[in-house]
Amino acid sequence: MWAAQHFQFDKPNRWLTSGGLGTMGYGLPAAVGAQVAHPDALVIDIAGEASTLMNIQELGTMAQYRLPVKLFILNNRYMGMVRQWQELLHGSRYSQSYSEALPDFIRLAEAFHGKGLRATCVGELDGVIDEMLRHNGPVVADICVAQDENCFPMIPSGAPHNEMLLGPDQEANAAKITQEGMMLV
Ligand SMILES: Cc1ncc(C[n+]2csc(CCOP(=O)(O)OP(=O)(O)O)c2C)c(N)n1
Repeated sequence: MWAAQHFQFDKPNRWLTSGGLGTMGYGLPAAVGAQVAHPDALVIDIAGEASTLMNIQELGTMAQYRLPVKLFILNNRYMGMVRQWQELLHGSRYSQSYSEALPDFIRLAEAFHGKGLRATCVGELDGVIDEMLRHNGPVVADICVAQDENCFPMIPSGAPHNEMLLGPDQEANAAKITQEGMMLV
């Protein structure tokens, strides 16, 4: 969702997505496929840390076929979309959305014969991106982002499109969620 809503695409055929189904784990194998089809293209998988772990074995495919895919992890240590819905629709009653035992993604990259990088603050971000793009091989970039940032716009469950939340200022509106809508979460 972050990539779909905030990354600027200015040419066709540059974007693969699981679309409305939002299937976790789609990104890494899709990036592998794109890189196989376009060996000279820059292929970046922008993914959450939880989604990444769903198909982490594809790091082995990248190594085996020498695919220089860049895995750019927006790591908030939360299943962020779940956390966001719990915050906005369930009165911040968080349950099972925090990941307390994540692996060290740099060591994971190295275990799969790739390069691992990490940014822990905004000041380190540009340097990590430069290094990621310069490296001629697979890279895992662990980007430690704000843990409680919400992704907008969003449409609360059960609400029509004309009541989508456009930003944090509208969070109060989420209180209007119907009982039926809450049941859908
Ligand atoms: C295979 C699968 N299981 C469960 C879900 C429900 N779901 C949607 S988003 C999400 C959490 C995603 O967390 P993360 O990949 O860390 O990304 P973030 O939302 O934090 O950006 C879950 C569990 C899903 N979309 N796909």
